[in-house]
Amino acid sequence: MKTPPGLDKGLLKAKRLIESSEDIKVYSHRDCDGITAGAIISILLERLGKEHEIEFINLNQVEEIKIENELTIFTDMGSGQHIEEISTSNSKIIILDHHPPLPRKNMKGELLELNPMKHGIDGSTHISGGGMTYLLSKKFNYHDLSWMGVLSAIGDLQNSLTGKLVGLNSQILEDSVSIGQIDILEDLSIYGRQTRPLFIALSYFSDVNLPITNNKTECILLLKKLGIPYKEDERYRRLCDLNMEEKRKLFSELVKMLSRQVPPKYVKYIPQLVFAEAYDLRREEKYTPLRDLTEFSTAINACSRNNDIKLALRILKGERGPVLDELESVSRAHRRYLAEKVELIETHNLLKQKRNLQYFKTAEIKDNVIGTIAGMILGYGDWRKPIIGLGIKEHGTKVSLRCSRLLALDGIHFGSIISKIAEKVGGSGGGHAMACGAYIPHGTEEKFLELLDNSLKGKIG
Ligand SMILES: [Mn+2]
Repeated sequence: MKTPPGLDKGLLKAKRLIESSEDIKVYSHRDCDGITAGAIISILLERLGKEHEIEFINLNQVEEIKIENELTIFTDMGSGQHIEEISTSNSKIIILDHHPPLPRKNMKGELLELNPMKHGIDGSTHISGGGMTYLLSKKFNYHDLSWMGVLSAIGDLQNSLTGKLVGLNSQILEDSVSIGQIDILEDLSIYGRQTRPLFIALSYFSDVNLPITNNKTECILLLKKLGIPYKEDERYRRLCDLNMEEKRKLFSELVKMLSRQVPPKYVKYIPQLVFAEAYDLRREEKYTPLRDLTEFSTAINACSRNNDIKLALRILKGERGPVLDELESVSRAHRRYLAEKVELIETHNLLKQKRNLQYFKTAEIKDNVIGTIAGMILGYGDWRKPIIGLGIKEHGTKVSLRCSRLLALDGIHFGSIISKIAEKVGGSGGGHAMACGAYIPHGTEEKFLELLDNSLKGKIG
């Protein structure tokens, strides 16, 4: 897939605007995609010798910004915000975003909004905010930043439904493969390829509840049955240690197990559920959390959720050594936090069932991990229904939805459903088919759940 001519022109215009500016301010989003986009633009500006400052903010902070610099750049944000409200008669703004763009009225100054959706390209699967930022850096011939464009897409879950990167994402991936940064591997869709013992990684396979789900003993038994050693010289083997033959055996067994569990209409999607393309960063050590790009994105998310974006940037800019110990401790704290919250939901029976959905409501979970936790709980609940996490926050309620990929492969797009229903109760939202979210006003939670439940009648199961 080639960059559409209109977008290409826009990127060249952005290049000239940057070249002619001396005082630049960058704002980027605080998630993996946004942080990586921020790293790309900041490396680019450093290489160009441009004075700049970068700040990572939440979406709701955009409209509070006071523009004071010659050029303001937004990465992975801006399209869905009322930029016109902060624009001034002499402001110059570049937006590099992939979220649905708002119509602009009464825009002052100069705005260059680069967004794939303005060129008929799907911004939730074909390119990320970091991907857009990489395309700009490519105009300066910095192809070596392509691996970060790939990381952004993965951090934004753009490959999660099909197990592959498509569209402009696959072009960015090709850029990176062609200069020897990334290896593409045909693999299983199991998280933790480089760092988790295989029998543990398998136990988290949770799109559909299987005998092995959350049961490490069953996982060991399964591997033994298949003749796949789970240990080698007292060391637990990981997915990346398996040879092709072993992967094939495990693949067919998982397909068989899943086929026994799911209603007939889902059977045709099962291979897509088990297969995934994996991406290895060749320069990173094997068995480290930075070797596999999906695990790398988890590491960046852990930094973000720990409010340590500086650490994430140091890692993205290539620092290694002691910084990896810091990352390990942040990641460990992150995992502990997630496990505690999953346990909280279980021990207090917070997971409630409605006819077509299940949900939990709490004020005890940070809003930036509610989605992750909803995804983890899927393995404990009923995989046939989506799971909705409601986080009561100071200024409203954060809603996150996760579901088995089978529902999404079967054609349900929860991102568009949630966006419509959030609007009905005075909120806003959107996202991917199987991972999405919204903000709704306090007190509308019951109404929201009821509307969502009714809208799924006949679509689930
Ligand atoms: Mn993004």
